[in-house]
Amino acid sequence: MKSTLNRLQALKTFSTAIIGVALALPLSAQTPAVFTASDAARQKPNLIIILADDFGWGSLGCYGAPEELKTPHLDRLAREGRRFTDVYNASSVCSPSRYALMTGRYYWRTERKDGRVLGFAAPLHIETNRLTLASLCKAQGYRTGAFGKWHLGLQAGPDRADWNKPLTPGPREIGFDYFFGLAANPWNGPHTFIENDSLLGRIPGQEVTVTGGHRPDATTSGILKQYETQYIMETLTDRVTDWIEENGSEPFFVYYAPTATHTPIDPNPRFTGSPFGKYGDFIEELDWSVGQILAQLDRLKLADNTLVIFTSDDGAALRESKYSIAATEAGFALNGPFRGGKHSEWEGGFRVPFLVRWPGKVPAGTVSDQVFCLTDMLASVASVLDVPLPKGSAEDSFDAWRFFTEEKPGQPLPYVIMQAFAGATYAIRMGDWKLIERASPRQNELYNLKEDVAEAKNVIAANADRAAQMQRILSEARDRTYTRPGAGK
Ligand SMILES: [Ca+2]
Repeated sequence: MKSTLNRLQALKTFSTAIIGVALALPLSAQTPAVFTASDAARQKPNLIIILADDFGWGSLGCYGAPEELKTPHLDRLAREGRRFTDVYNASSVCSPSRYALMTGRYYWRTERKDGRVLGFAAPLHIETNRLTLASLCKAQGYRTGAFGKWHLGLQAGPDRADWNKPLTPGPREIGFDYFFGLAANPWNGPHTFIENDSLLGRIPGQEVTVTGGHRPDATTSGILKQYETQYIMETLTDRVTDWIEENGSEPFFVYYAPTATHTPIDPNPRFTGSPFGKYGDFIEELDWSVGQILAQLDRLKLADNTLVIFTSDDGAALRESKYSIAATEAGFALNGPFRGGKHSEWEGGFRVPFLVRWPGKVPAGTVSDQVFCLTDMLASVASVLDVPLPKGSAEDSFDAWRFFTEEKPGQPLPYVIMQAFAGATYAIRMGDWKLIERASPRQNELYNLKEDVAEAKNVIAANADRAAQMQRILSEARDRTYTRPGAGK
């Protein structure tokens, strides 16, 4: 009863529009942890989140990719777990969606209102006293490791990173015990791996300087040897599987952010011959990498007590490389039936594959169309671990954990808010409906995604009241400092 009262009190502080949405649901649906979270907490499941890069909703077999594309390990996750069809990122580009996943807070609540990615040498964008997925797990006694593309900034601002100094604060200051990966994208530089706060392979006494930043011909001086991009995925995979072996006797959290399938589309030469060219080869390498992790869990007999999530930070970049263009022209719809891709305000930008496996807890071989956002992972993991979220944290994170385990679809979450890179355009999804906010309300667009997944027919004229309500909820969420009930300080 006490928690119900607290919940009501929290709801009362909400705006009338949001109360309208919340109270439209039975109060029981507003109470977290329908699943007996304390049982799970006693078990302390290991947690692995694999966040692929620019990997589209339609780019794996279990989401309808052409059968000539081989993704057996990802398909295995779907077969042994639950496949979600309506999961979103808070952004259609890298840094903002990664920020939202890690902190449970929308990126546009930070000083970055423009929806753009961070520069590769940007300072750490997450405050070191902010609750993150990593610090939440670490506080529960977990070993925590981050691998792969970081792209959330390194060192303290306001200047650009100085690669000659320790890269701190960084992942280890926001809750990770260990980091092995890249500052941002492979072409960005520095063109060597970072382990914890250090660049690998420095030449003693020489300055480290990155020249060229974002170009394929960018270089880094002061290191013994630049990494070869075609071996990055293999190196990262080895590090993840080794770390699991070294740390698997304790509860652990792995955040693995593969560089596939972001540009450069440069698969290991062992992966060749896909009818969809190098793009298909790169997907098959990503699938292999996931398979290596699953095999390691099997070998160490950890699979039954490990919650594995596979998803992506945004949709495929359809026009960014000749390889994605060639794959598309060969009849492979990288983002499935959806309009647009990375950067855009369309479903192809925001909507991503999402697979979850936890044997015995998540019903195997099931599909769910519950709508939620990667922003919701922090509250959902807190629910699994039975940890209350403090005020002033996880400001936009709703507990979606029940969606992983429910036998029949229960009450939905109220909404998902998204912001596109292009023009910092906002969108909101509620139920079957999606409103895209334009510069003038008269130009807003409304789509019924159940009837029109391709967002081809703007039906705002016939649904003006619904659109106005959604606009009001979006505006109020933006004006507040949080949307999670109880998150206010
Ligand atoms: Ca991305």
